Amino acid sequence: MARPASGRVTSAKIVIAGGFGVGKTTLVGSVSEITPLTTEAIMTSAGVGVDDTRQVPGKLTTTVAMDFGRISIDRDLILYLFGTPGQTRFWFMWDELVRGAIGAVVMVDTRRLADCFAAIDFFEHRRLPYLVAINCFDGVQYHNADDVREALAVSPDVPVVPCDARSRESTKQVLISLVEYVLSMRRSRAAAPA
Ligand SMILES: Nc1nc2c(ncn2[C@@H]2O[C@H](COP(=O)(O)OP(=O)(O)O)[C@@H](O)[C@H]2O)c(=O)[nH]1
Ligand SMILES: [Mg+2]
Repeated sequence: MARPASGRVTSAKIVIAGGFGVGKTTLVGSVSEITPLTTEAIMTSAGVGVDDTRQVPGKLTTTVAMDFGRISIDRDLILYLFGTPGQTRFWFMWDELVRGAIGAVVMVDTRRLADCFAAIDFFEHRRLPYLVAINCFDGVQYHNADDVREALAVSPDVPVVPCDARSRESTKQVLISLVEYVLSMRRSRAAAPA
């Protein structure tokens, strides 16, 4: 992704990842200008033991394929958002999902931090820039960014930012932070001697 000369529109793909029930579908839905293409299925008894709903009471739907949305950050930058399916049985889709992505948002629920480890490992391994967005359920951020960074053992340059997945403004801010981070990484990589 490069910032175009004026008048041209650039689009970029961003992956939204994180554990089951962390707010990925909510985030894509709150910020998208198009009706998010979500394949939510009502969880039935068939999902018992497969989808862990014990930690997420009140959650009746599960994303079986993925969330897809679009947001214009400004006149010349459009982001396409691809939510990962939360369940581990969809791991095989991740390679496809990250192809062409400029970066990823890893959402965490600080009450269930470990749920995001797999996503972080995946992006580290692929060297895809990511930031950590702490979804503040009920408006409460239980742990501060530094504690979360330490608990997740992510490197100091990875942004760790708060977010309310239900809020368009908050979500948009997270996406802008990611784009800025990706651009700064690219600039420093370009400046580094080969
Ligand atoms: N209170 C609160 N609830 C949220 C927030 N984000 C998501 N939820 C709820 O948490 C549940 C799981 O969210 P969902 O987006 O389906 O999670 P996903 O599995 O990551 O796609 C849903 O019932 C949401 O309404 C938030 O920021 N605050
Ligand atoms: Mg979902």
